[in-house]
Amino acid sequence: MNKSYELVVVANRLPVDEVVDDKGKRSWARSPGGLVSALQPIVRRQGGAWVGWTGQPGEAPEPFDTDGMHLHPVGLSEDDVDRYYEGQSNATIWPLFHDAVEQPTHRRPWRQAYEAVNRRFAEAAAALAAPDATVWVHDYQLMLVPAMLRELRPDLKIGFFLHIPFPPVELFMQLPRRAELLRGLLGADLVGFQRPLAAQNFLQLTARLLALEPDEDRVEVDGRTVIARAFPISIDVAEVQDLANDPEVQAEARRLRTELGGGDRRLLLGVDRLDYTKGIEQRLEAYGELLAEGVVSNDDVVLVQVATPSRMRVLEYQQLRARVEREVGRINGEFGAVGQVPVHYLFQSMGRADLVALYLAADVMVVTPLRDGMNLVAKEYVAARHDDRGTLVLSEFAGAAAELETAFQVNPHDVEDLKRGLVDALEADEAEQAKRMQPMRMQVHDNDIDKWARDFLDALAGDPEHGETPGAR
Ligand code: GDG
Repeated sequence: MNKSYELVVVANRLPVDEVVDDKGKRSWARSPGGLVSALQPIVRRQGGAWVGWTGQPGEAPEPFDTDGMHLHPVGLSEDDVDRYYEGQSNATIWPLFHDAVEQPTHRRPWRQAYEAVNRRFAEAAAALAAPDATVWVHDYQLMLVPAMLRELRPDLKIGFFLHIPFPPVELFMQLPRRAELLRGLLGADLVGFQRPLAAQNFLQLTARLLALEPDEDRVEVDGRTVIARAFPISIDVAEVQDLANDPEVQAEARRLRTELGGGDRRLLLGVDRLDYTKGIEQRLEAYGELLAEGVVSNDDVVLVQVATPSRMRVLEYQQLRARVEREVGRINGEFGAVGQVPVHYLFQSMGRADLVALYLAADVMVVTPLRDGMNLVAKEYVAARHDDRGTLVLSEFAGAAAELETAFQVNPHDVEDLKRGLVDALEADEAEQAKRMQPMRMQVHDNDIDKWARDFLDALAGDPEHGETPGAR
């Protein structure tokens, strides 16, 4: 008989990528991205299973064990990738759930593929879970899985966590087959969100769309109780701190500072997946205007923008890349000098150590998404700054803004406000930097990823600290 698991995580991606070395040898390496940074340590510790896609189209490789985890690949054909992943997930749901900052596209074949792939994930999880096991389903690609799984395995405790914002009722109502999607989520015992407002949006929707009667943080459906609550996600603080304390990483941070400006130029840093929700264009616009107005100059500031390649087969992402690169070229052409430019743009994925070296080198970390579920980069920056130096410019529209209250908060839709935030952050003296950094460091330190996962899993298990047993009749 096949082995079964007490904890099964179900997410679009497995926590590894296949890498091929110079000699053609294949192996698995941890993949970048918020969800993976968040979950891998927990599954590893519990010796659980993880159901997900490898990131490559084609037949799924055989299940395998790595790093104390059982990984169960789900296969996606080229068509599935086009329709379920790039289509329904990333060109319909993603923009709609981020305030429609890009126009969502609606296509019937995408919805059909989404349903078929969700069923495949649900079936894989149903086959792996031990009797009465806990299954934790993640994110917007798999919103139908909880209901499908409940039908297959009514014995399971099912949790769902949404990593991105949940839209207001009016926006959600635009989705074709909206009730089906909502019923998919209601298959869970516990539905977790980044912010309390998202949980409220969800509960209101159950009243509007299904005529249910939500009460505080719960709603009765088919004789079960579904709880909806906020669990703001965090980071593996120890991982970031270990890197920040590593003498080699610190030496790299010093080298970067010398190389970028002889120690005199102040370093602004942006680190984002290249995504239209991250506000990279607005950030460049504000920076360009500050240079044009002479408020800052190429001699006293430099911006390093890391833009990690993401979803590059989706048209909107290709167009965004072209616009961002044109703007970087324009700013450097207009305000740069031979051997010294105001923007260093890196369209590449970096190693964790290099990323932390950049955090340590930066005077101003610029995190200005138009809308973001949480934003882990902001928390990583804070965790890295054991010297209490550096400032954080943070969008009000990132979930992290609720916790990192002493950041320089800005409205990224308002270029003037963005400029004000950048200038204030650049002008903050050491005492002010420390005064703002210390409470943020305490916040992140006391609420790291372990606590987030424990809180969620305890609430799902019905720990009295976290309210009544979800799912109790
Ligand atoms: C989604 C939600 C939510 C980035 N570039 C590189 C790299 N990264 C790492 C960062 C950070 C993660 O990826 C990005 O996480 P974010 O939270 O900033 O953003 P999303 O990818 O959009 O994540 C978001 C998150 O899920 C978790 O719930 O916070 O709101 O949108 O850890 O450090 N890592 C490496 N190289 C890079 O170039 N190694």
